[in-house]
Amino acid sequence: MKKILVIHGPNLNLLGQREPSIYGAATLDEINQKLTKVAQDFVELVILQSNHEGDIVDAIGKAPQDGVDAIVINPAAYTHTSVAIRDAIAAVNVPTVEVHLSNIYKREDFRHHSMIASVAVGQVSGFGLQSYVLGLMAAVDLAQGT
Ligand code: CA2
Repeated sequence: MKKILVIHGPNLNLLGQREPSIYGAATLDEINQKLTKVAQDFVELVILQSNHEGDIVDAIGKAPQDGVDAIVINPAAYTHTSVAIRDAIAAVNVPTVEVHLSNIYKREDFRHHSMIASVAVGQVSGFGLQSYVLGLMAAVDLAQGT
């Protein structure tokens, strides 16, 4: 069975508690439950949430040894700042899908640029929880090489 690594970046552990008008009412646990349900029978999911850039870089860097076939990542604030996460994705030969709950292009100017977009296969932005589901479906295709 193919393996997909889902990475949630900083502060996404706070989902459901604050700013529901921007990020929706679902908690991170609820998002993970939904993804687990969608994935079952198709792929194995490994899920990581971290507030630390280095942890995310490490997880991406060891993805090939861990047998990961595709990555779904919401880099959260690191989307706009992290050369380290960008370089980690570029360094590993693992197809990566970037997802965002909110539409980053409808928000403040500093959110309009993603460091990650140019090394991701594609990006899903603005569909709330559904961004993750759509991103996961794309990653399943990429993992299966279809
Ligand atoms: O829309 C997204 O998914 C973002 O990646 C979320 C990030 C933001 O910095 C990006 O520009 C877009 C923020 C995640 C923080 O999540 C919170 C959740 C609840 C309360 C406060 C922050």
